[in-house]
Amino acid sequence: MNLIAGHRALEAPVGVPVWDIDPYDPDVLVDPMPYYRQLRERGEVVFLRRYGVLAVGRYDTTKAVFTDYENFVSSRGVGLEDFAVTEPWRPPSIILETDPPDHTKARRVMARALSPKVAKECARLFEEEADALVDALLEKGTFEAVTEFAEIYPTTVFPKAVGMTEVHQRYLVDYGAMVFNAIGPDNALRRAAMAHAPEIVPWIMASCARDRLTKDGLGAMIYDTADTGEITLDEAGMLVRSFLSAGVDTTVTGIGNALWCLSQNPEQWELLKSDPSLIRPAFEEVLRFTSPVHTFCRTAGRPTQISGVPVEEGTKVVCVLGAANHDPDKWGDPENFRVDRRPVGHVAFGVGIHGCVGQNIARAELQAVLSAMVRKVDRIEAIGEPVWRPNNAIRALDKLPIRLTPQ
Ligand code: OVM
Repeated sequence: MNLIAGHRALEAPVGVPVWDIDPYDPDVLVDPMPYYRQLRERGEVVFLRRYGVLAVGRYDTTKAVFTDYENFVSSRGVGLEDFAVTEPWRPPSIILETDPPDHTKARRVMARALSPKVAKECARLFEEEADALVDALLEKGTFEAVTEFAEIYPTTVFPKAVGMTEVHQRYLVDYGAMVFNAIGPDNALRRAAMAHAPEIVPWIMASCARDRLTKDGLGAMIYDTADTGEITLDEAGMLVRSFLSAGVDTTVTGIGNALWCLSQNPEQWELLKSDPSLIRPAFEEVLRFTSPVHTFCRTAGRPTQISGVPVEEGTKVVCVLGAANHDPDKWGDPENFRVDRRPVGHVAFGVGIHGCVGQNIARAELQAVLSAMVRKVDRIEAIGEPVWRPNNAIRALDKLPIRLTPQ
């Protein structure tokens, strides 16, 4: 047994199937569909012996755990580590790793800074940069879509939207890798990502300071709420850190995965080109189909149950969003990527009080990128094998060689 330090060696609750798989094995992370299927088929909830945790992957069950924030708390961490037992690697996020009532205030402030209205105000910046980047890539013709497109776009537009005055694109991407790999066990992936911490963490923290931000960005909006007394200056800095934690790797992955879906399904790209009103539904389908954030955990804050199975206080529950988004009971034909599916209720952004607060910004970025492509690109071809990059919480590409043909 390979338990996280400090974790209790939980026994499987009576009647719960025990499974020896390591879902954080890189081989599983780069090809997760068989694991997702088995997880759903083994039961409402399964016990992962290796980590002494429960796991859920059916749509209804995953949604039920995620929605029940009173029994399944976030304040003990949304990874395998129980913050009640072990020291987190960084001060906990005051929006992600909290419960009501603390969560409520931080959420309100962030929701205001990331509102549909603000996302709309970002649209022109997003469109200009998307048009310029797609033009430049069409000029090149062939390129590596992860490093030259997916990683470049969000690290160009998002720091501008936040109001960062000093940008280090590689540090932003690598910090995202740390944050999301930290959600998994203390494995080689997590350690490799954490090796960058001494260089990156101080830079990230310094970048959150008020005097490093412009007066007109999302960061300034957060600090302005400190002036009204709604939050403290320290809390404002922590919420800016949440922008930098959650706003980069996720959208990088969204773009890469969108390019993968469209290059692998040329008839769906043709359909999208013929009807640009499908851009938004197409992105939702990319989210459902690839689940950029594949896994988040919760912790039973008190004795409770999942589908009638008793769950002890302190039990970690691995919620596999990627499995829920491919549950055939919910989606019928989950293995088909269809830009006109309109997958209402997908859980790629989570669900409930912790549902992605930045989703309006993410959608605005993808709207800009896909709209530039639809206007300018005729064909999207994969010109080599796509390679996935294993990550304990993110399903992202490592390499995606692409050729774009202009219209
Ligand atoms: C945060 C945070 C970090 C990672 C993910 C996330 C998806 C939030 O620091 O608040 O939401």
